[in-house]
Amino acid sequence: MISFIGIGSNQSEPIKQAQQAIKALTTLPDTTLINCSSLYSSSPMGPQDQPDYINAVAQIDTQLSAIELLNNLQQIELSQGRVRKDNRWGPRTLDLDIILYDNQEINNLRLTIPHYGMKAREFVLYPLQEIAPQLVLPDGTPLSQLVLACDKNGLQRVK
Ligand code: A4P
Ligand code: MG
Repeated sequence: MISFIGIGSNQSEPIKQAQQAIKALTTLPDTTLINCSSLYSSSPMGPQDQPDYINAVAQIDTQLSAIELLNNLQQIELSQGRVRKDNRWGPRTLDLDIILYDNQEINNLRLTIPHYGMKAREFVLYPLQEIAPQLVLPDGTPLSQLVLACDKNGLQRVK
């Protein structure tokens, strides 16, 4: 299955965290890393009293189920020092979100796919467009249409 993974970090050297996460994706079982966007800096969504984020999107080809993939991604988050806190949208060393999984729509206690925020987040849409400009969402919406409607909000390619 083709899947797109959102990478986000705003603590403990975010560029290094993102690069290390991309490396970690190459070690996932039954999975091949196909492509990865540039790294982008973005203003924090949510509480503003936190550092800017580094964001990127990676494309993988995986035989893992969506839940197995989530479990593996959460292991990577933990191994890079992620501490889950109650403060929603607060700072984090590493956040790995499943943006898309195949052409599937999944809604259960642990997973919402497509990711619930993807349609409105510049730090997801622009990196995704860089690596998959022709992409169409499971509901038929072309990615290009979402990008046109989404302000860049200061998003900048950094690496
Ligand atoms: N979960 C459900 N669907 C998914 C999915 N598609 N992928 C569940 C991954 N996880 C999914 O996630 C909480 C639970 O979401 C998981 O246990 C999983 O079962 P989490 O990573 O522990 O919590 P979180 O990431 O703090 O919560 P949330 O609401 O997912 O936060 P977001 O939406 O990821 O936002 N600003 C900028 N500029 N860039 C960012 O990357 N990120 C956030 C976090 C806030 N502000 C940001 C950024
Ligand atoms: Mg998350």
